[in-house]
Amino acid sequence: MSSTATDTTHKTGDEAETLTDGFHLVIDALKLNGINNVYGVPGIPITDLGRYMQAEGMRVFSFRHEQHAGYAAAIAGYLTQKPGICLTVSAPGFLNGLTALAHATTNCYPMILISGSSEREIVDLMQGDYEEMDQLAVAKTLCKAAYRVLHAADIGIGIARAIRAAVSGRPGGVYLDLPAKLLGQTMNAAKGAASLVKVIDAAPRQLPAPESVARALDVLKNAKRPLIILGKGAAYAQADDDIRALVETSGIPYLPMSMAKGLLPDTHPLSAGAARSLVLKEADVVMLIGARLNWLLSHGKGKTWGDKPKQFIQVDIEPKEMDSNVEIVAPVVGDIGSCVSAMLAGMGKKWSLPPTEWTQAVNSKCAENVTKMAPRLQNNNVPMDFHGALGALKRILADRPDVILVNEGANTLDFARSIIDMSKPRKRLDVGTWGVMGIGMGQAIGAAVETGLPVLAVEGDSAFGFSGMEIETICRYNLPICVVVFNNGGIYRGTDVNPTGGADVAPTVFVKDARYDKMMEAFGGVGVHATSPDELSRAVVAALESGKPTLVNAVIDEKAGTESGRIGNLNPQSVVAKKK
Ligand code: ADP
Ligand code: TPW
Ligand code: MG
Repeated sequence: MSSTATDTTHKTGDEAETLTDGFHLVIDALKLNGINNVYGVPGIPITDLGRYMQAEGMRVFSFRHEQHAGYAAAIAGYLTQKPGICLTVSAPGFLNGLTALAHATTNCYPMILISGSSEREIVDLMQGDYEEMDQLAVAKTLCKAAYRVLHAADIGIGIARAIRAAVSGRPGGVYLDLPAKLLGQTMNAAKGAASLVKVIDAAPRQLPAPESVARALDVLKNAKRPLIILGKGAAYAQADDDIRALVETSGIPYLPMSMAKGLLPDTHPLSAGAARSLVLKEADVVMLIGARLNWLLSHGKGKTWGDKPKQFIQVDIEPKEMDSNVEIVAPVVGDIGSCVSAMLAGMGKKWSLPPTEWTQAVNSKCAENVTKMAPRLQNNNVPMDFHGALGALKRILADRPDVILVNEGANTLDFARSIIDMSKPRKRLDVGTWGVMGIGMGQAIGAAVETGLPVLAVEGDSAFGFSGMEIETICRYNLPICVVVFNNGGIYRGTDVNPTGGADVAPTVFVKDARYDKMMEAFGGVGVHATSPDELSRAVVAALESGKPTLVNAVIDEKAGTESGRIGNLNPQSVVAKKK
């Protein structure tokens, strides 16, 4: 019998039967599968589910808005390879969580959104139930799989299917619909316990075909200017030693995508991070490992890639990803751990390094760019610019490789990505594939909870606003999170004006001289107002050392940023009104 079977005894004649119920079967099924943390917002019909979860020793993190609970669950999945669980109420709570579920699916993070739902009989006849919505139908297009459980006896199977769907193959989001009535259903406790499923080998290894590995090595061997691109799939795979060995044995320069930074330290001699434009244009063979040729890589074509002919090798668990944007001459389909170790084995001892003209050209471009940047990172200007402020943070993190960096914004994101070096895997968590604003506090909380490590969240002032209320959650759970708000008074800049001269401010502009630090003080955390890189440094060092929830309002020159950071080119242009 499971540990949480209720003691409820139900007398039938002279027999006493021990019963369990839907609530406890859900809890038992999650715990049986090693899932102990839940992120959500309580309410009908799942309030008691949260209470019973806590009573049964699970950790239940209650948020102020489901979207952030969902982002916490999604990043928990990314960091642990176990599905992160987000628990919400019906219709509006479900919809609030759905953004994060779609985000998890898009980013290939395993996550399960569990939502309570209203009476099926009333919902399906559209008779206007409390929080009525056909949630299953709505969720379907935004996740890998969506299931509804109607009988307590099926809870074990339902949760097993959800776990398997989330983590196997390409990871992603799964929706699990639990109608209110199900939670209260009772059944014989022993039968209930027997109905639970412990998922065996939830994400089985997927070995690449040997000929696909040989083909890839053949293409790589003949390259004059080879390049490896590591994506967040490579970081997710937790094959860190083999990935490092592959890069070092091959001697091929590598470019980390944003969240793959730190798989090898950014200061590694083979890192081409500071020569991105050069390597994308010049490479003749590009091997993608856990990175898609989506907009973040200009779809593998166009100006970014120059006009020299290129061949692509792609290592990915999802066969449909191959040829999605350009021809892949050597697809290697399998899990990254298996693929990379097979490639390493295939390289053997006789592997010859790429031509030194190429590696030297990459190295000297990197050195040139790093030297050019260095003095700007030392500036102590007041008000701060992005370089002065980020230079200070870069120096702090250089000595603290275990700190997890969460990062969002436009300029705040783009500058931090290129300025702050990462030296360990999965320490940089950002906006991901959609470039979404709002992941900040949710990801910071999920990362702090799952790893126990300190978190530094570097946030544009607009970006922070999307999840700012969750600093109360940070204080409530006393998490070691330091939030730095890069306060330039607006979206991209704080300088736009209303061209009509009317009273409304421009749409990208916020209240001048806002004091985000006082929000943190309101909830008992530490608030600091920092106007110089030195003040910023002192505040962040103190926060990381104390582990106390802290928010630093870092005043940034409102003129320092540029429109849309580095992706201004994606804005459509009007032919009628030309922007100044
Ligand atoms: P980035 O944004 O860093 O470029 P993407 O999210 O575009 O990365 O790509 C991640 C890729 O990694 C996806 O195509 C996904 O299928 C793949 N992937 C995720 N986990 C694994 C794994 N364990 N093995 C192989 N491929 C994986
Ligand atoms: C869910 C559009 C992209 S970047 C950004 C917005 C609103 C904010 C940039 O200002 P911030 O950074 O954070 O102050 P900085 O340093 O340049 O001043 N809604 C969602 N996602 C996105 N990406 C947007 C809107 C956007
Ligand atoms: Mg801003």
